[in-house]
Amino acid sequence: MKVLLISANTLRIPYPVYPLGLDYVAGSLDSRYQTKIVDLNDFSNPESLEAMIRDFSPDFAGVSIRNIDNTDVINCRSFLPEYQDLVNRIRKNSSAKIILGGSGFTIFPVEFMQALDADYGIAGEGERLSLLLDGLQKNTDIKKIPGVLIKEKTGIVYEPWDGEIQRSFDPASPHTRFYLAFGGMLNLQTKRGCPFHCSYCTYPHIEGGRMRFFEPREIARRARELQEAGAKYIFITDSAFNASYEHSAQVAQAFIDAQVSIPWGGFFAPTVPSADYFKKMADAGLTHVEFGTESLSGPVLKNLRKPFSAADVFTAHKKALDAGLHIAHYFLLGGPGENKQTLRETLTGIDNLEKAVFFFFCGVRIYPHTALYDLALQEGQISSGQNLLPPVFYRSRDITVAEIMQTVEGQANGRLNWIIGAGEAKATRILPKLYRRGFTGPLWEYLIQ
Ligand code: B12
Ligand code: SF4
Repeated sequence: MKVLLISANTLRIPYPVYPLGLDYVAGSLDSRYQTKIVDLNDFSNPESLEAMIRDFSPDFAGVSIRNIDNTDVINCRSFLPEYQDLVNRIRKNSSAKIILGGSGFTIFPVEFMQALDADYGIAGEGERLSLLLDGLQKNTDIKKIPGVLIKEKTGIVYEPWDGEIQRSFDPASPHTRFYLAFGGMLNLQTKRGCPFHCSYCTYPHIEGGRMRFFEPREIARRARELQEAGAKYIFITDSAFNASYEHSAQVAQAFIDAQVSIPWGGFFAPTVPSADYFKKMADAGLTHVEFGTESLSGPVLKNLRKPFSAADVFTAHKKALDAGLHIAHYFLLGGPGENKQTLRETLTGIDNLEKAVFFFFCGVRIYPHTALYDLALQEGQISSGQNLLPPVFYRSRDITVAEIMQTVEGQANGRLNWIIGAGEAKATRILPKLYRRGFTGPLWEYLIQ
């Protein structure tokens, strides 16, 4: 049986992202399957992609759907037409059954199944592909496998995967070479799941709300493997790396023991760490901290159900700064309770966050399976069963997205470290040039004045 796994993500903003999920999906398939991972970033034209599909002649084509759109409220770009084009090309050049999966797919499985007319889908962790393929071969009832979708099925059971998790990484594959040449960033996961319940966030739904930890020494061995393959930077893809201070500290220690020497970064919650936490992280090679801060207004943080206060943000920031780390804060403006006063509080509070980059997302997207979805439904902003694949943003009663944008732009006053929206224009202009000149990593620290 031949299984072709395709990463359909060609977005290069802020930079191209190594398709880590497919390494895990491939790792779940045993030697009965001839598995090949390909990445659309690697194909310069559709003809070469079609030729590859014909040559490989897969029985199954797994398509990884990561991004739904660019999540930019102003210049929103849906990727659905590109996914439809890919599925058409697979159908035209093979008789493969098409199986969808990925984080974007997991948010809207039924909508994607219908829009792409796929044969099967797996919502949630793709390790279940082995069960699906087995079931199809043995003709057992695949509908009973949690997360599995078939054309006619609309009810899905979401259940975290408790079986074996194995990454299959090939340092010599064309797509690994592509990422090494374009910024040198590869990625790594240290656990799955986020225990927090932020009201708008999809992550606990995608990965589950219970943290499942990988063994620190095994993670460090992987990090070394990426380093030896030529990676110049590692992004830790965990929803929030410090959601467990204990485990993240063990990972850092394992990096030191394994002599991982390349820099790394990841997402952190700005909760209050122990006195020397960031110092220990820095000793282990952490260079970039991306804080999911969202607001500096008490009432808004409470409505967003963030697990920290504005005071905690300032403390966490100071500790990361004292450890010599590069810091970015993400802000999500326009959620429940946002008004002129709360916005002002956030924007003036930023003046107390020294030497950092600020990414502003104006407008909070409503995703299913979140508390914000329930609130929007209750407030009549959406209707039950409404298709939210075309993005719908929460509307605060007291301030519009246009007013928010205008106020943020006014306060930014042209400062380079205030990035509004997905930062598409700036990143498209600057990053490819820097990568060609040999710069590596996320590079946002160059915006700090
Ligand atoms: C880390 C991360 C980033 C990092 C990535 C850094 C790096 N070098 O890796 C950064 C900060 C750069 C980033 C940027 C963006 N991100 Co992001 N990111 C994530 C995050 C937290 C983890 C992704 C990840 O790697 N997970 C680990 C891997 C192992 O999991 P996985 O890929 O999901 O794969 C598993 C399953 O999905 C499944 N699977 C995957 N493929 C397939 C295929 C088949 C056939 C099957 C059966 C199963 C399957 O099996 C895998 C193993 O279990 C997710 C949220 C989340 N918790 O999932 C958002 C997420 C993927 N990002 C998202 C978005 C929107 C973006 C941006 C567009 C934001 C922006 N406007 O800038 C950009 C796009 C970047 C790009 N070029 O594509 C969205 C995508 C969905 C959507 N709403 O469109 C997510 C889901 C968050 C959200 N808002 O809901 N991101
Ligand atoms: S926003 Fe961050 S901390 Fe909150 S639930 Fe999502 S991943 Fe977890």
